[in-house]
Amino acid sequence: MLLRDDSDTIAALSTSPGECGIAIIRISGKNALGVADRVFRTAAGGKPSELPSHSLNYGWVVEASGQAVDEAMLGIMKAPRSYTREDVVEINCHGGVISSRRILDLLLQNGCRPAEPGEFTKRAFLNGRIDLSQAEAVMDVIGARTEAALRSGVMHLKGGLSARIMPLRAELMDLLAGLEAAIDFPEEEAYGGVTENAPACLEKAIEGIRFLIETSRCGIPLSEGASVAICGRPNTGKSSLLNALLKRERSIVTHIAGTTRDTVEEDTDIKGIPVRLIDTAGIKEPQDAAERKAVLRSRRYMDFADAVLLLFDGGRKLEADDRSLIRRLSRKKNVLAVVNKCDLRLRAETGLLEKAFGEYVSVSAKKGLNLGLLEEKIAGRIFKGRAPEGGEVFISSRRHLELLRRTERHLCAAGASFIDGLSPELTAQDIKDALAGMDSILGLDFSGDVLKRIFGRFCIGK
Ligand SMILES: Nc1nc2c(ncn2[C@@H]2O[C@H](COP(=O)(O)OP(=O)(O)OP(=O)(O)O)[C@@H](O)[C@H]2O)c(=O)[nH]1
Ligand SMILES: [Mg+2]
Repeated sequence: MLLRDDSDTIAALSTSPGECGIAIIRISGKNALGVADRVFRTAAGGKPSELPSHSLNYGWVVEASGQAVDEAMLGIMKAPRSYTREDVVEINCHGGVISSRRILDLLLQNGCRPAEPGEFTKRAFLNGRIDLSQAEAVMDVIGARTEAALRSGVMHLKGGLSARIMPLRAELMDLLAGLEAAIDFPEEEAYGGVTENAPACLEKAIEGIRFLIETSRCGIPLSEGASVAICGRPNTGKSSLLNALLKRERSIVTHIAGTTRDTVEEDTDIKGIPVRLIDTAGIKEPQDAAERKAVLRSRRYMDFADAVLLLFDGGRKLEADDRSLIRRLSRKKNVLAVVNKCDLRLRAETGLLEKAFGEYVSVSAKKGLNLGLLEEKIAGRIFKGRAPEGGEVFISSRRHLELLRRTERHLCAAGASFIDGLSPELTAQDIKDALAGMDSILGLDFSGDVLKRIFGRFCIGK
């Protein structure tokens, strides 16, 4: 995604290619209006470059010969009030494949170059309209697979993450400025008290960063999705449960044990999480080569899925295959015991399940009973306990998570070196490294800001 030259005027088809009602071709750069003057004739007369900003204008896209290419609306957004903060022109033309391709070709012949992937958003970042986390959120919003994931992406787009990080960053920079001044001018008493509240300040920053790290338990599954495997011995109702959760007949259900051989996978939305549900073959002592492969595959899913629903037939006493699965999985935190067929008289020894897994959920896949509660419990297993609440900022990118962890480590080290009375240089270096982590998230550079604070607050030049 490297820019060849920021001063270029770029153009690209912003809607997906193919036949559709409208196609939008976007142009950005200092020559955007000049290019529009060459290729667009307004019906009302007047050059595009002379039209007011934020206006939509009817007219025709034309070749140099005057030959019309398409009827279109021309949107004009002059710098800096545009997506990229450059002059932006959008041509809304008919959504035919040929029409949009010809218009794009015409723009390239008239001084634009093809935009690289993400380049409009990259320019918005480079031109200071949005920070790096907001730029990344654009893709989260576009790629959101559930409404909750979309809400989370929009919070980032609105700058929710910087709103959380900036106050912590500001306090740390004040502290760093104090430390640096104390290092450079140890004889100046004025700086002696500056670092008094350092432990409290560092503690507060660590708390804030840890809070953000915690939110990744919700944010990452919301953006990346999670896999949920339905496992258990044959005939417990795994395929019935998959169908019930999907609300359609996807898997074959029969009363014969061993109906499902190969896994059946489908995507769905569980409490806002994009979930891949996996129906597996019943686990038992295999009788032939196909069953052996099927059981092996089920075990693999049991080991690698983000959450496992371990299904039991509530209408029957637990069997040897059930018991060996309980032994194998009882210590795994991502396993949820589910007692199916709660419409029948309970015969399964549920006390044993409670003891092994801490809790179990009773459902009836066939009658659709208790599925809401089951979904809540599944979300709890995926979020590892914490469910999202509206309006919060969740860390949804692994890059951010890694940087926040690094920041936390440096803040802890700064706190420890401060308490141990080590040299202020060491504390300052850890604070710098922590700030660098925060700034990589937002795409900022703190060094200039720290200098400004040092000179501004302590009047060093005096
Ligand atoms: N009464 C009752 N019967 C159910 C329920 N869920 C499933 N069944 C029945 O249990 C039998 C087995 O259901 P499946 O969904 O095929 O079970 P499975 O676990 O996928 O079985 P395999 O694929 O063979 O491992 C069928 O006759 C279902 O109608 C339920 O909630 N209540
Ligand atoms: Mg099945």
